[in-house]
Amino acid sequence: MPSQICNVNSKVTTLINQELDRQRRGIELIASENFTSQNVINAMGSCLTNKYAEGYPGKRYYGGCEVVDEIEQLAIDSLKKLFGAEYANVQPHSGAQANAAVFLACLSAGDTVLGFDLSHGGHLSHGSPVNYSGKIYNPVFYGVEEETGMIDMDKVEALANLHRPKLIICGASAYARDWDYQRFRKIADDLNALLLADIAHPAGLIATSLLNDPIPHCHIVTSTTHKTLRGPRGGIIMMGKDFPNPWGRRTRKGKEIMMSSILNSGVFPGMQGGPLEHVIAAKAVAFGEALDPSFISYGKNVIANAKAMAEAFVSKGYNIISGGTDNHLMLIDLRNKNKTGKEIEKALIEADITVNKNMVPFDDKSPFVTSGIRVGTAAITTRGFEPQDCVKVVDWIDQIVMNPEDDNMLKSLKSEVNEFMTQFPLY
Ligand code: DSN
Repeated sequence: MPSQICNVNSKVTTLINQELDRQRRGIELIASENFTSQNVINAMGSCLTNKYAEGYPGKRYYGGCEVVDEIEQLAIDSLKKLFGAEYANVQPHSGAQANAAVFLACLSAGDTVLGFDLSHGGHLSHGSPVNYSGKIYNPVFYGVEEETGMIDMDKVEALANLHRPKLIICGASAYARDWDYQRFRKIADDLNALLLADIAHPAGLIATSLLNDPIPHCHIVTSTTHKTLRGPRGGIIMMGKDFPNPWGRRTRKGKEIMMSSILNSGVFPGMQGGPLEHVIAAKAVAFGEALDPSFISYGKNVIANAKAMAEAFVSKGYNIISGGTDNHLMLIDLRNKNKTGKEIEKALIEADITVNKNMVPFDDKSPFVTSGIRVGTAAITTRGFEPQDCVKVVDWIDQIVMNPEDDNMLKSLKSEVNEFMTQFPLY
């Protein structure tokens, strides 16, 4: 091998090992992260990365797709079984790509979309002005109530009636409460709007029936595969039931076009080229793991850990938005502690505790500073944490929030954290 290639390869190997060490020794509380199984990693790091397969199983634009056809079909079938869906597309490279494909398939430029405000816990791809979804389409937003930290469905309905969106989105990246999909559907039906649920965060908890199920109520459901679902990084699109497109589009031969076909075209060739078959194989492995009964215990533990953590924070005087959690995450407003998200994220890292700074509803600080942090339990539960471990973590976080500039304390806590994590082996 030429020495320059060797040199870069060995540097990358060293850096991967450094990252593995960071993951092993630290406490991972980023709500959107998790640790996949070794089987998921093996599938992703396989020869499937060499294969081009534009198209769908049985209908490709390349030869030699017999094997990847079987793999992709296995992923589709496993996903359909996991969520009880009639339709699944496993090709989106990410959750944002899945949403982009749905927008492309269902909307025209300038159409109105009603989504959850990013600064209240929504997602960039639901109409944020800095994202394509807010530049090409006309976004309007609902948020949470300042008093309760929760969504008021009467206000969602009033906003929908006022703006008459073509698409309504439910789903978030920092909302700790469950969703009333049935009520959202009623609001959408009254306006002939389509309803999209983006379940990227709670997907694993929905697959195990621990949270409300959007599949019977929402026309379309998108998700990532790497958060509570614990698969490789990627996106998916599902429908509980396929249905004829509501715009009366027909084929050249006059046949009604089903939404499944419109969504498939939205992904490819609309939004993406060749699918990542190595990632699709890893998705199939993860869906298989999520179908195992042990995944239900995992989901229950994720929620029990999050509740234990939220209670411990509240008992120490922290302001958890909405006062608690139904899922795997919580959003903590640090303003009553006179701290910013930015400084606490930085101080926690010194002790090998990883969170992300996060805007809180009605925040007076910029997204680069923020008044809050977001904390989640999907990853630590995979490591084997139980509620009493979560309470211990809250104690450590509290010590750091109280004295984020005490370098000696941070150093000593880092040793304690690293020693503690040796009980929870990773790979
Ligand atoms: N930004 C991701 C998150 O952390 O929630 C979602 O895309």
